[in-house]
Amino acid sequence: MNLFDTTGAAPMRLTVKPAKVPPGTVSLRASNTGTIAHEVVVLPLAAGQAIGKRPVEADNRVSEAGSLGEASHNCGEGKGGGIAPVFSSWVTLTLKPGRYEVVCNFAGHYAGGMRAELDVTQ
Ligand SMILES: [Cu+2]
Repeated sequence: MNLFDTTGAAPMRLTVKPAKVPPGTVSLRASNTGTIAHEVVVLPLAAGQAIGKRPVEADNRVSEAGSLGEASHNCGEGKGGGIAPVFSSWVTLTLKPGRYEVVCNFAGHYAGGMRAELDVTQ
């Protein structure tokens, strides 16, 4: 199980613990310890692709193409409208070995620093 801490305090950040998990069923819990709403989206990372390098689009968000899943349901599982401060969301995914970038994709939050790497490896 992973614990994600997000915070809206400046600078915004997102941490993944543990940052390395075995492949298979992975339950992610995102706890918002910040002061504004956040979300967590799991995106694939191509070989050699560093985190923080996704192009930010006109709406100040990054593409969610290839998303493996999302935890943004306040006090609930899966997709929703965002996690309010103090609350959590969770999602259970089946992840293959590889590198993933876990992001908050609220406008401006990715560019603000809310991204972290999750490695799925034996
Ligand atoms: Cu955020």
